[in-house]
Amino acid sequence: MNSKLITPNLERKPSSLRYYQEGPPTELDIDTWSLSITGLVEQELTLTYQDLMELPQVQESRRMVCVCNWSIRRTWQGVLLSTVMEMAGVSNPEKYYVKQTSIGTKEKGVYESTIPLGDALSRRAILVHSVDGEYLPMEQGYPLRLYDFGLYGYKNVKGLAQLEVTDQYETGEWERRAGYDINGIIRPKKYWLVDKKEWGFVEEPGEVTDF
Ligand SMILES: Nc1nc2c(c(=O)[nH]1)N[C@H]1C(S)=C(S)[C@@H](COP(=O)(O)O)O[C@H]1N2
Ligand SMILES: [Mo]
Repeated sequence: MNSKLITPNLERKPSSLRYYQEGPPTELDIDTWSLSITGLVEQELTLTYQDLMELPQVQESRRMVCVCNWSIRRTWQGVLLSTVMEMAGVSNPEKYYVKQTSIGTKEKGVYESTIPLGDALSRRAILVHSVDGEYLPMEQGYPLRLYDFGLYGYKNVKGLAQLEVTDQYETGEWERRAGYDINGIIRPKKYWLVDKKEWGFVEEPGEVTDF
């Protein structure tokens, strides 16, 4: 878990700050940060960083894809979304959505994104706290980021503060501003594979597993 891993050509990945609407939180005390899980659950939860670290952990090599046609495969570590949803108790996840809200900043507010819960669970969405064996850098979402790898980058929220289980499929920041599709499913086409320094043609919608 703590071993350092290497993503080739990481220095060629486009800057995270370019895609960080509200910017990384300016001050963050990890001892007071927590993830709240609210909404249509049997038991609302407030999980501290320590709580999350004590839950069962996963480490998976998966490819993230940006709507701007670049992608990168990295090794992500964290807790499965299913683990915390089971703790909170959600009876029919396929009927619901999960609205993610970032910590945000005073100046620029928060970033929000809503994803279908059942799909996220079936795709093994991860509450990511580390990448390549190190804690997420501030601009990549410290302390936590929810990743459904079947969806474009704009659907995952960095600097996560809240998950709300809801029956409303709400449009988020980029969907309103740029007209991106609310479903955010990765589409079949040609993507630049940063780590491999080559183009790859993706044939099927959803998570990219061929490269
Ligand atoms: N809180 C927050 N999370 C966010 C964003 C944002 O603006 N705010 N941008 C999204 C977009 S559009 C992309 S492409 C990815 C970029 O992730 P990276 O920093 O790992 O490159 O973060 C996503 N998560
Ligand atoms: Mo993006």
